Amino acid sequence: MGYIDDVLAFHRRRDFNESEFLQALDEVLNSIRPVIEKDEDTYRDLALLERLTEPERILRFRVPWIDDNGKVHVNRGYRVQFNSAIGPYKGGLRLHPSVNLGVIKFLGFEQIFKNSLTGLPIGGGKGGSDFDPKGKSNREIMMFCQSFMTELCKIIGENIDVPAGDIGTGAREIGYMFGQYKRICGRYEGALTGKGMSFGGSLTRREATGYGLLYLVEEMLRCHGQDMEGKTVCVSGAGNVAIYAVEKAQQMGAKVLTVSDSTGWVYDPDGIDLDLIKQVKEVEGGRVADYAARRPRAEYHEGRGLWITPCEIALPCATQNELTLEDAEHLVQNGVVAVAEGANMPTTQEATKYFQQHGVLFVPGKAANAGGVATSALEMTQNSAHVYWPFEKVDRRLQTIMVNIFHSIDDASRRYGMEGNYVAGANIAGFEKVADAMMAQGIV
Ligand code: NDP
Ligand code: 2IT
Repeated sequence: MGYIDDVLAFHRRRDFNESEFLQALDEVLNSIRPVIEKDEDTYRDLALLERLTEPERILRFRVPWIDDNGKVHVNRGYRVQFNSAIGPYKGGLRLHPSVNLGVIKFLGFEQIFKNSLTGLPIGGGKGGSDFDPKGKSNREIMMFCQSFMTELCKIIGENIDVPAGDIGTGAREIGYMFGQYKRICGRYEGALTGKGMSFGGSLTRREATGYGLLYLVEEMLRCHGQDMEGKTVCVSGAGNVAIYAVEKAQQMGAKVLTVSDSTGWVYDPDGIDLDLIKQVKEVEGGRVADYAARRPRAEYHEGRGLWITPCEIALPCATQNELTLEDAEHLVQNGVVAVAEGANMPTTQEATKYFQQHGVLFVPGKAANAGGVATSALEMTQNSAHVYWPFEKVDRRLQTIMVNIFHSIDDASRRYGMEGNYVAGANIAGFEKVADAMMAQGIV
């Protein structure tokens, strides 16, 4: 067996219960095959892939907290510091009942290559907890965040590891965590990103992932002689990424037809009303069903099934493996032109292959959603220089970064004779820089 197959087989045996991690590993390692095979002996002698696929450090900890009725709960907290070859660990914190070590390892592994693609000096990490923020009071959220940070603060810092938001972790949670970090460590430093604007946040960070997604899609369409004007778009999710993807798509002249959450999805033939979805989700903390109830022509559907909606551009922005082969078949049948992942690994491997075989432009999350972490890195830059940049400056930089990411994944796909295969392009371009840094730094 070849080197890559050996490493994959090793992980399938050893990490057999980490299905999402194995899925991410399979995708990345299989697509860097042409790079590895050019110099397999060197990579094998250096155990480069064994080192790349084993986190530098994993912290798993107890998070006890007390609810409003005085009952004590215990959750599991995680931080996976995966790879620091090109900079301090950087990546979000997910708060969702589905969180386990395999999920955090998959997200941390993806983050290594995503962060490399941004061109900025940030390594890969991820963390979170199986805590469910739904239905909790503000006070309970604060209790949880403070307890979580009491442990996490021991291993993070502005030049060590800089967490941020992800599913279930937004500005409110980052605020509570930052307060506790500062209180325990006694230092005012940018050890978290996604902070509020009154205490070291960056303008554009809230919008960055969704905006960045559209900047990349726009550049890709431009290179294929098309644009966003008048395009029909399906977005899944109704959280941070989804809402600002809707906003930017509309600013570019497209019509967005859908949003969703974990209970159902909405088809709005008049185009999603941005102010209303923000009101329902960001202000009221409601469900997409509440949105549909206030729009006379919108249809609400329980459960999944959003991808049966005909559209030219599909932007999955909710969670992993939400877009299956069956969904891909519907989308292709309905003439989809491009699919770009706002979420991390929302498309199953079978669905991804199906899109590629049917000539659909497909961009994986590690490239398409990198605008969030890139803007987090810009927040780190502002914090360390003790300055705030205006919205336009951050937005322009974000735009440049996303355009550059598209060209670097496109170039990598061409260099290896796989033109238009942006999955291979993203994995190869992300890998090349990390591998170079790891080799230069010796066996560590
Ligand atoms: P939010 O918590 O703001 O929103 C998540 C959205 O996805 C909600 O609408 C949620 O519905 C839905 N969702 C979550 N889990 C499920 C599930 N199991 N089934 C169906 N729907 C689900 O998170 P974000 O918008 O920040 O994150 C969305 C995705 O984007 C994630 O994959 C994340 O890793 C990725 N990402 C986020 C970045 C960021 O900057 N925030 C950057 C790059 C990627 P409900 O409210 O019902 O749970
Ligand atoms: O998946 C991601 O890139 C994020 N959740 C954002 C991470 C960050 O550090 O801003």
